[in-house]
Amino acid sequence: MGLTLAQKIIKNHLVGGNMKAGEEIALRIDQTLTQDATGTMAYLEFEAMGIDRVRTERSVAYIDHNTLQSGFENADDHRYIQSVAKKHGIYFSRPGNGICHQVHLERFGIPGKTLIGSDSHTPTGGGIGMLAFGAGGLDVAVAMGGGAYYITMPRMIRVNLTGKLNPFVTAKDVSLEILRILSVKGGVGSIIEWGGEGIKTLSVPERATITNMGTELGATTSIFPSDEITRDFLRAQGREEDYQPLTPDADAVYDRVIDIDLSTLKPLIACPHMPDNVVTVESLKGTKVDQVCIGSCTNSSLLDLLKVAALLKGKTVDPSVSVSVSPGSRQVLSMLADCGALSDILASGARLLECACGPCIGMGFSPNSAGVSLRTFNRNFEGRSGTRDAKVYLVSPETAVAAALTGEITDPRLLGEAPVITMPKAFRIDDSAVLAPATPAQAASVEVLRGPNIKEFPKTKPLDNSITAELTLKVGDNITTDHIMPAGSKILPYRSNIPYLSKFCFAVCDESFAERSKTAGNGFVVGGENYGQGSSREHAALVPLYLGVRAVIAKSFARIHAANLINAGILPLTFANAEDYEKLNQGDQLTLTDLKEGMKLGKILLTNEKTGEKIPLCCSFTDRQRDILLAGGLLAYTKAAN
Ligand code: MIC
Ligand code: SF4
Repeated sequence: MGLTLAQKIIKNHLVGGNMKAGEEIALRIDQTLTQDATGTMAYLEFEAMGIDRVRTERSVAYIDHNTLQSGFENADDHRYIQSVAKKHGIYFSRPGNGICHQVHLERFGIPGKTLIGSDSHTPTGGGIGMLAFGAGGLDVAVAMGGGAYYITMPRMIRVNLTGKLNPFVTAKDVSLEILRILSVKGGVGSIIEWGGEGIKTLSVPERATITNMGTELGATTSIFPSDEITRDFLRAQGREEDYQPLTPDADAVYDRVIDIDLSTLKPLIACPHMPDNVVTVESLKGTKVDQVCIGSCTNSSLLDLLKVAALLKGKTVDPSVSVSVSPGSRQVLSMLADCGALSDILASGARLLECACGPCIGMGFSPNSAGVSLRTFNRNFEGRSGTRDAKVYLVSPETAVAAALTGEITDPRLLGEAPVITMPKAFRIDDSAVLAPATPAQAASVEVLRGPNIKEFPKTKPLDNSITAELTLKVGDNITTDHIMPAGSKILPYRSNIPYLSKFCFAVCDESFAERSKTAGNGFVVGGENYGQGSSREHAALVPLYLGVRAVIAKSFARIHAANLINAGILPLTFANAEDYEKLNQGDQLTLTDLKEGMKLGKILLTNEKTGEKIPLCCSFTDRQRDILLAGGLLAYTKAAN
């Protein structure tokens, strides 16, 4: 039986387990990336492991999320990451050099290699045929130390593309179409492999837009074959030697096949507050728009911004709309400047922001009260923009420009002739903002510089056999890590200060949660389907840990968050019968009994002390995960093992 492309790469990197869907496998990791908002914690964890030098082929630390430096906190954290990277063999991409996923694709990604990153959009690398996963910081720290990365062997979904996109219909619309088909949980437990004749019409940046947004499907990762288009891209980046052709076997077997004819797609838009809330742009025509943001790791490539510049050229944005453009990298920005496209963007009245995540993670450019914001980003979760009652819609760069020019949601096909933009034969290569690490001989004399914002890691203790605690919070379906641990300009500077962050835990759902949890001492959280979807931030586990959360009981969990909970020593448990969710209420006193035996059997009993009701729960921990939980988290487990 033939193998899919992802199965081939997995086979080449398998260091443990069997490649049977649903079983745990261990993978050798070739490359890692971190960004600053998750990186400080990841490097503190790496240091705690006591390993001198990274054992990967390439590890890169990016500074891209938290670049405002509105106080000493960010600058201190950046300095810490720069010094720790230099000491331990990690390349350092300076603030302003660009968004980790865009820069990694341009300068470091290699087809056929494995990559994990402490950011959920790491699958962007699948656009050049890498097997790339988002992971918690601790998992990245372990991989930097040469340890394996553990995942559940995914099912394989193939998306077969035929035809060709019509003018003004884009890769972003392909992403929105697959979200419409599968929903934000439709990719859970699966790898999405893109194939078919239609992929030959898609350039690498377009493919990367699609693999980037596969994260919003809950997919383990997404991948495109590596072909002549990949070779052209790598050649233009001056790295043709990194190319190798990669395809699935002709007789590869997929668990599900989805067909999309590109020529039938229309411009699409995701409505507030979920990326799968997708309708046609046409159907919302005339909706008044206050703000347009173009950029993010989804849509900030040179190709995207050349199209934006061509559409804005000689025109002025509507006076009622505030427009921002953030290029994905310094390479993109300097090439826009070289060819004059940047002047066209500026002359239109758009504001240029730094090559960073910026408004995507609420670092500035928050919309006005109840404002309508059209963004070329990948997430429109409630409150993420920094304005709680804002209405954020997700669109392609073309649809964003149409709204910027008209002041309302407008089908971009009404803009006239679509600009024809081709990929450059050669990108401008300047890696001077990537600092190489010290040689092993020099490393000992490099001092790691720590600021006062770096606070202690929350304490964990070995798991008790039974736990009685209050149900301190009950939430519904699709709770995101932006609900659990919000980001934004007021909070993001404190990513290495868990006690401070804890004040904002679950604030989007319930502002009194943090205080209540502190009073209760220990607590349980109950959730619905797809609990913890969205980002990879381990803070969404570490902060609840700090606040005494001992277990989360949900109908189902998102992959990275479930792993982060286990790493933090918090039990992720599911209802055996989903309807039992109704039998629990905030404030109830609950008891979990016989945990050690129950974890082995995969069955745990929960008693609601208030009603006397017994509720069966499930878990399917591997031996490794059980040992991690018993030890009180991955750090404690790793320390005990050494
Ligand atoms: C996001 O898009 O939500 C982030 C910010 O990039 C996160 C990482 C973080 O919270 O630091 C992600 O996607 O993992
Ligand atoms: Fe940055 Fe937004 Fe991409 Fe996250 S989704 S990495 S915040 S640009």
